[in-house]
Amino acid sequence: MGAPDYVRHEALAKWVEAIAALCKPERVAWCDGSEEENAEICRGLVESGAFIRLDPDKRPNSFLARSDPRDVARVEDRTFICCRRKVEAGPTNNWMEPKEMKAILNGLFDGCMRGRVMYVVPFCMGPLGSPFSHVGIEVTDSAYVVANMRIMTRMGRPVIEMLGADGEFVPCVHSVGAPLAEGHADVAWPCNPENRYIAHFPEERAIWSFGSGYGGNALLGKKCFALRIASVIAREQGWLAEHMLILGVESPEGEKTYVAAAFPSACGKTNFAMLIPPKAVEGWKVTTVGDDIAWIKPDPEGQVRAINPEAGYFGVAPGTSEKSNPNAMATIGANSIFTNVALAPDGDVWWEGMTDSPPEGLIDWRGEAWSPGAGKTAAHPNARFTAPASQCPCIDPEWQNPEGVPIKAFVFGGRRSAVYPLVYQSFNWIYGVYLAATLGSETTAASTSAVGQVRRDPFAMLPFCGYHMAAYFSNWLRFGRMINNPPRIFGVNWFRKDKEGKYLWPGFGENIRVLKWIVERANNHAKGVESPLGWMPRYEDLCWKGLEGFTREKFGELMAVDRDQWVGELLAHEELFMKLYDRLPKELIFIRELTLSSLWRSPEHWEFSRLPAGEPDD
Ligand code: TSX
Ligand code: MN
Repeated sequence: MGAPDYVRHEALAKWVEAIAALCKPERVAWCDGSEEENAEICRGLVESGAFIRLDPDKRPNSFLARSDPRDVARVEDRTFICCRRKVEAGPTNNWMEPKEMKAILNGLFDGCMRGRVMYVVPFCMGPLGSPFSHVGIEVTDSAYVVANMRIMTRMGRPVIEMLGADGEFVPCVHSVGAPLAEGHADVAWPCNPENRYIAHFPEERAIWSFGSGYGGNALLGKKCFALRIASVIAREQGWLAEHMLILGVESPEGEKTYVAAAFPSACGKTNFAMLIPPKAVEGWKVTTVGDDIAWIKPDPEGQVRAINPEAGYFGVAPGTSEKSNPNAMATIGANSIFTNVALAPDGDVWWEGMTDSPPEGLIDWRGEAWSPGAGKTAAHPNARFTAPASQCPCIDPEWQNPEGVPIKAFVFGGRRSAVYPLVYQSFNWIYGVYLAATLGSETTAASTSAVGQVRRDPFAMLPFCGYHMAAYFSNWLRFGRMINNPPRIFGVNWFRKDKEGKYLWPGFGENIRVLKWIVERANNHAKGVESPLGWMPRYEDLCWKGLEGFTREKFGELMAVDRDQWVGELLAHEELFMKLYDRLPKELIFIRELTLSSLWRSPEHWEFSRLPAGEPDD
């Protein structure tokens, strides 16, 4: 039952013993992260029916898992921030008093691992030995979690060795909440939908998760640690833990510029992180540092640097295709886990949007025979792949640099069919914080509420901030005062529609044209004109090579800033500000006022797209 001899950390060994005493598993297994151990874990999962091995030629060393249909997504209404004072969690988080939550959890976890193995999963968020990195130890009774954590984090014995005798770690306790009674067979996806708690204790830096095996609820290094707990640590220590992708843009001259970008869900974040520019935009290249999370700190010179704390991608499968994201398709070619996708008769996977038409004879995500007329999707809309980042063809050479990469621009984008232009640059840091704080996105068919409603998602962090959202805005404002040459801040919108309801902008690889302007602006080499929202490119400031059919008039429509629409938009921002009023930094109220007064300037001053080429700008 004892810890392996390479564990020199007494407090860790004691903590694991205490958790085992509470959960009462059949045995305890410390994970070393080795190839052999992983093979054993996967073999066991296949044997129990939790994994289906995919065709070894088509999808080597890859598996399909089908979840319980009641356990397919993060459970926001069961996610709690447990700090002593409710006001610290803020109005956008569920809160429970820590002692009260612990009493509930102690009851639930008592004997919850009976008949199961309790795995001890040491993991490092960030490269081993990086000054950015933080260690967690996840105790779990799910072998599926172990297999996923091995892909998503640096996992195993090297983490324990790095901890030494007294290294710091965040204790993470996870159970599917389904003990096995003596002599009873297991199910393929054990879970406990009636009793789910995703509980965070930011003051003592601990995470307890009960009742769900789904990624976002169970892979505790990701949303729970790298965002909710890390955002609290970051605020204390003066850095940022963000829901951001990081990409590198290389110019034809070989100049490399790193950009971090935040998008709410269903905006194609992973596609953007792995963008392939069209051939016509010669010499421009995009590389990927991360697709979901960024930890961001100033270096001693005040230059902002960032790491991706993860080692893999846990991406939404539906919509991912050779057309939308060839790099992601290559990344998931082997050594991957697929959850809730459809199974093809050839032993490969399929999901909606992967190909134009589905192969015949699919088994859907519930394990039932499926045909196109069935009136339901073959893959669950939130079906996922788990794949090693190292397999991404466009992975950035610096992606594991322990010092991080220098960030020159922040990009914030939502799905907005109207109001917001394709791209604009904030006048300064505070305007940028305003644009990010008021970020909103329209709901899609994948969401549970009415389609097309604007949902506010400040910094795309609403479900992931471990403390008061308005205090988080203040942390951003303070960060801006700590740094030299602050990264420039941009808003983008790939989703504006014309009067017929058609997308105005082709998106995908063509977004390089926007990204090119962004990095040129960030490096002080591109032109722009002033609008009420910030600096904007004129038609002639973007590269149109290979997209000559995109007219000046259409660009005008795509970039239009309509006063009446913006007055409505600013009122909606005010609604968010009212909700956060008790901690809202006054700067944001002033920026709203300034934007309003700018909108009332005579329009000919900002209907920039009508300006002839070569007009003086900034
Ligand atoms: O990921 C997307 N991006 C970013 C890519 C780098 N998507 C998919 C979003 C769903 C998750 C987009 N969808 C993008 C985009 O830029 N733009 C659109 C809207 C759009 C959809 C289809 C077409 C054009 C725009 N055109 C045709 O289908 C031919
Ligand atoms: Mn995410």
